[in-house]
Amino acid sequence: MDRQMMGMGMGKPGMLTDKLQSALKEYDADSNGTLSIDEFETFHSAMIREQMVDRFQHLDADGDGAVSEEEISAQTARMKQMMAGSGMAHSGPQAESDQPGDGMMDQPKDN
Ligand SMILES: [Ca+2]
Ligand SMILES: [Ca+2]
Repeated sequence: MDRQMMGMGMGKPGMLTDKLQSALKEYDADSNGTLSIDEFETFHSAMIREQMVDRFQHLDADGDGAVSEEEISAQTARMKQMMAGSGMAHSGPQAESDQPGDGMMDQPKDN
């Protein structure tokens, strides 16, 4: 199994280290054994791009290469459903929280 094929899952520090180590060889353009900031930038953009493409493809449900408003709202709905359904939602107060909580955070203040 090639772990790199599984994409960059968040939260596996070991994987990032693996990635960095292979990046050191792969992106060391002048082969001096170190990554300069330029070389690192290439690596970093590639990594960001990977995630970006991943995210884009995730959003682009019908795969036509364009993310429509419908696809975005569908994704939003899906995420809300996941949060509500999975029971894994962190119960910390989110910014958008408008549910009647314990009243600690959200006292509406009229100033
Ligand atoms: Ca170098
Ligand atoms: Ca689309």
